[in-house]
Amino acid sequence: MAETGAEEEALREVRRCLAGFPAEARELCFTESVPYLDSLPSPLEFFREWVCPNKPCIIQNAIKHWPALKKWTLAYLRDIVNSKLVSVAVTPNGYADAVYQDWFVMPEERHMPFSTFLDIVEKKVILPGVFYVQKQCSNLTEEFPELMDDVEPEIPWMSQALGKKPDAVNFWLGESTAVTSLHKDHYENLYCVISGEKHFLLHPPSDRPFIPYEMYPPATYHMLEDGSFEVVDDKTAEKVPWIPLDPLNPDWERYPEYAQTKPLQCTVKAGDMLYLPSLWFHHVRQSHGCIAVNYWYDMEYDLKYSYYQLLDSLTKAVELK
Ligand SMILES: O=C(O)CCC(=O)C(=O)O
Repeated sequence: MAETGAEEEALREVRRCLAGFPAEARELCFTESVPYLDSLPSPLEFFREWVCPNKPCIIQNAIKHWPALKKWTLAYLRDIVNSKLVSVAVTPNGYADAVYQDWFVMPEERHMPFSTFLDIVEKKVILPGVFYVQKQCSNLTEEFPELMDDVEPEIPWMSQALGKKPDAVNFWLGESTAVTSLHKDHYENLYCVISGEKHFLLHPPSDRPFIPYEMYPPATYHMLEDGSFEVVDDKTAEKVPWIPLDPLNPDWERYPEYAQTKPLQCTVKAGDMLYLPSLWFHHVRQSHGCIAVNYWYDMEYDLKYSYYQLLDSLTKAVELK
């Protein structure tokens, strides 16, 4: 479509504003690393200092009082959960819910005895693929209710701060090769590490102008009898917007503007809790056999959410050639 000189000028101005916005927001709102808190906050303090300004922090020793911290070894989990069937995400490369070639590919969801899964993590059994217990539908309460007494059903000060209970309590246990690709969620996320370490790479929502999204047909991995994986295209489903960029190894030729971001990187250790605010982009890696539990509280669909939607729409609109 032909544009008049005034329209072209307006478009250039919008592009200029969007390109300047991430740095302006960073300087105004964020520190260069994720701050640590050394004591549990009051609900009011937490809401005022962290949730409302949408800033991440790590609360040291936040879950030191949970029995899980002392009890949850792989041997204990084997004893308690035993051979019950659980859902395990299996992929050829460790990337579940990620872009592969021209698809958005989801893992093969395998139901297997928990003890077999542990055999794989402990390398007593070698099978093709990378295995990760990571089903995000409150799998701790749904699939592992026998473990609930060792943790808390909610984080009391967060429930009080937000005036609601968590929508989901998730359990994560997997191999070091299992990686969670860069994405964001509409949850206030309290991420607690019980054993091992999780490595997070974070971008504030204000980095959206430099974070590429593309549309991909959804597909699912499926392992064949010879141990190789095929990608099964879900022909009836609609395309999915996803981030094709690997922040640890960016394709600079395709996404040169990503160089203008400054991601925050942090490691969450056993006993600590990361507050990962809603709409923050995150990429997650872990030490082998890391055990974690997280609480997803639905975000408020308030003006902040609307501003993000506007940023997202403008970013998409000016990309349109
Ligand atoms: O621990 C992981 O692998 C991913 C966590 C995550 O993406 C989340 O809590 O939203």
